[in-house]
Amino acid sequence: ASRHDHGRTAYHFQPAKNWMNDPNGPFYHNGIYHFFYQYNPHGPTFGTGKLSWGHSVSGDLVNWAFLGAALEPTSPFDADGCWSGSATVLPDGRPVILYTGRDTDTVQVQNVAFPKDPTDPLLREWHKPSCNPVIPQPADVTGNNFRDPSTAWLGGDGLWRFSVAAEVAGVGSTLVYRSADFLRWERNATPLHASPDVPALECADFFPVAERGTEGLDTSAANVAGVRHVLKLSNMADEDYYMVGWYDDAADTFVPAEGERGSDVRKWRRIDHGHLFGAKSFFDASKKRRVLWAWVDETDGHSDDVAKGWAGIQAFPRALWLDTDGKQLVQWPVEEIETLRRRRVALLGAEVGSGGLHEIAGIETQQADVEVIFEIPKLEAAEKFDPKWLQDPGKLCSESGGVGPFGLIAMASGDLQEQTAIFFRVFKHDDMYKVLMCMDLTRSSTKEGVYKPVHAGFVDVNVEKDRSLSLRTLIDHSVIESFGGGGRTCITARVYPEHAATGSSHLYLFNNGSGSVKVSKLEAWELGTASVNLEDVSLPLA
Ligand code: DQQ
Repeated sequence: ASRHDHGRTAYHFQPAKNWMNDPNGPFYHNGIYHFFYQYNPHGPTFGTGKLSWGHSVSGDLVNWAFLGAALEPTSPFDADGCWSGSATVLPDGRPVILYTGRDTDTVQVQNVAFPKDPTDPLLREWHKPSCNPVIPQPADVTGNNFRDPSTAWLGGDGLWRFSVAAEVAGVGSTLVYRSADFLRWERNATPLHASPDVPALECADFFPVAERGTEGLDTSAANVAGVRHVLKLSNMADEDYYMVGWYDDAADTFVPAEGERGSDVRKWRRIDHGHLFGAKSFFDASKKRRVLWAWVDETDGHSDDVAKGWAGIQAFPRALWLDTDGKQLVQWPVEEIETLRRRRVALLGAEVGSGGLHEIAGIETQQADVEVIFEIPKLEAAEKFDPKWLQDPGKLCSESGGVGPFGLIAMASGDLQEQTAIFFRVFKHDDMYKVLMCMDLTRSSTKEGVYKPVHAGFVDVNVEKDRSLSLRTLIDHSVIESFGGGGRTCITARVYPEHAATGSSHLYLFNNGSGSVKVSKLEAWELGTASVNLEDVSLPLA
């Protein structure tokens, strides 16, 4: 890898060059996946005033062709930037985009765009009608926070609705608008959600999930018994949170299933406990699943972005469904990732003793897919959990003893000077067990100026009943995505190991708990390199 390529991913979505942030308007249409994203065509920085919608297409969610910009800041209603938004596929198959424009006075307004030629299979060109903005900024919006329209859904009354985050008189609100034609919109008096604690919310996503099974539902699916809804919001400059609940499609209101968490989104469940933002899902009608995209920002220095000429990747697309508990989501990399699997190594029934380190050799592990099932033989050894630790789960990750820490060490240099550990600890809590999942970035790179926190989240599983715990980890040069407890807790973060520029990396199983841990099964695959937005490659469509 040349210095320029250092950190570029092999199978994650990223443009060939320049800046990318939020995922925008994903949809499936006539056998093709469309993906748009906040894109600065002029360089590797955020580029206020310059943001466009980059557009790429794929036949398999793995290989992508870049089509250029679908929306550019060229109209009075988006002259200062085409900001985030969503797409909706109408019943006749025509897609429509709703997005936030920053107008000539930098005021945030909502706009629509339609395909110029709906018969173009790639929908390359988009038309912004002159009746935009279709929703000017309401008078009671404060802080110029009015942005990121969601995918629209059809209510029982035949009207379309979408949700949008707005600061209404200082209160962070998720507003609902209704329309018959996508042009004339009326605001519902009651928001889906409102909280004074976080005034500036972003990137609302609102969608139905089935109470049973892993199949996804169309965003406009009938709101009948057995259907719940998910409200996902991004807390500006922080993280993504969600709440499962019930949607009343007559009143356009939302009742949380975990009301006890309150209205402050920071007390809701996390999409990912690492560093990931602006998640947005879509319904994939071809495979009847809901798929989630999310932006994973750079966490090295700003000058590194400039030197590399690019910044920002997307998390690998994840299928998502509701867990049987009716409260938490389960996320799992879409199955198409398996088309990239090359050499495989496996372990069956291995034992990792206290203090043990076991190398997974035989594959190149800078781009890999690893699945492990740990068996926990002696829960009796679990340390007692102190509820005040809930304030600082990250601190818990740095201690050892009892059951765990055990897990993986990824992107490690030969001398282990650089290493990123992803692991579990199990605690006894009343008559139950509490599982903590951690990603420790403190030694991920010897480089200065890199963000190296410890990320942590609890895993809602019944480890006593299951007696096992699973971990899946995707490694791709500068990103590590982990799915604990079958995808109930996710931790994603960027890593910048210096050794990777010139050498290969190592992967280990480790156990620093006081008892031994049994690995009932480990499978690790080296992954091939996908064709992602290479400028000189023709369309890799299925
Ligand atoms: N990014 C967009 C906004 C959105 C923010 C601008 C979230 O529309 O609120 O690029 O990252």
